[in-house]
Amino acid sequence: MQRQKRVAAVHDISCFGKCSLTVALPVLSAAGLETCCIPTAVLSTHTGGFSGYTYRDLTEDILPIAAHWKDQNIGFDAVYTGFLGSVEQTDILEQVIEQITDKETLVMVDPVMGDNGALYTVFSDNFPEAMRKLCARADIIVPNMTEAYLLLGETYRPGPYAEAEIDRLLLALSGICRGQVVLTGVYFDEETLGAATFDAQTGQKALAMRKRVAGMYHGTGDVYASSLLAAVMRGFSLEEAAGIAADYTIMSIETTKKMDKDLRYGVNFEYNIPTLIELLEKGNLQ
Ligand code: PXL
Repeated sequence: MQRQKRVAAVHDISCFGKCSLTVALPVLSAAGLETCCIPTAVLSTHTGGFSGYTYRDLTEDILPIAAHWKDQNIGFDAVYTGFLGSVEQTDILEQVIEQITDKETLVMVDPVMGDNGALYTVFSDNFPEAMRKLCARADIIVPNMTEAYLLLGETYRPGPYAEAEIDRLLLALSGICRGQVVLTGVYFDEETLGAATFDAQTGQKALAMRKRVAGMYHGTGDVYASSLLAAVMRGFSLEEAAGIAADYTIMSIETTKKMDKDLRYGVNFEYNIPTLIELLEKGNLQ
């Protein structure tokens, strides 16, 4: 048996609300990956719909944690970044990637910064530019439609989208990273929703479209990106991984709809972990 694959997840901890590290750690661990983390901030809740949340910034701890790992020769098969609280943190993440990766390490950046056409209000106007710089270090980026336009410095366009527009975005986005793009929130009509994938190296383009489920549940982007990385690390192609992540995210939303109506509380990804493991069984742990 070969050694276990090791991932470093770099996100905040929102202590309530099921997103960022409280999603990434259990999902990646369930996939059989050793999952380490650098918490970038500790919040009482996420920022999507709660007022008065606490925010303990951990910017000063990020580089020392990475330096200690490097000093101890701890290597990583993947580095996965999500919500980062400031331009300074995106700059620091560039240094972290420099420190703890080698040629074999897969870097996935989820450029968490907006939804529904708007930059999250916690971010300054120069944040998208900083995130774009970080994306240059990424093998895979996972923007939603809002983040795609922000990364490209373009005005947001609402859907439904023309296929030519999605193709144009995929190509442009592949140019700001190392070539692999999973664009989420893609739709061509009101009945379906999904992701478009593109690998600039192979030229391969694909769609993972599913029947749309109503409701904008918080944290679904993190459930999607975490399960996408889990599938990629288990050896699935980008296209297959995008489909597995879509199925897992939809299942989690559907379970939530039956039980909990507060859209801020996140989705029930936990009950569906056994099914995610089944979906991943066809993959390879090595
Ligand atoms: O799910 C993304 C996310 C992560 N962390 C924090 C957030 C959000 C989205 O709003 O507020 C703190």
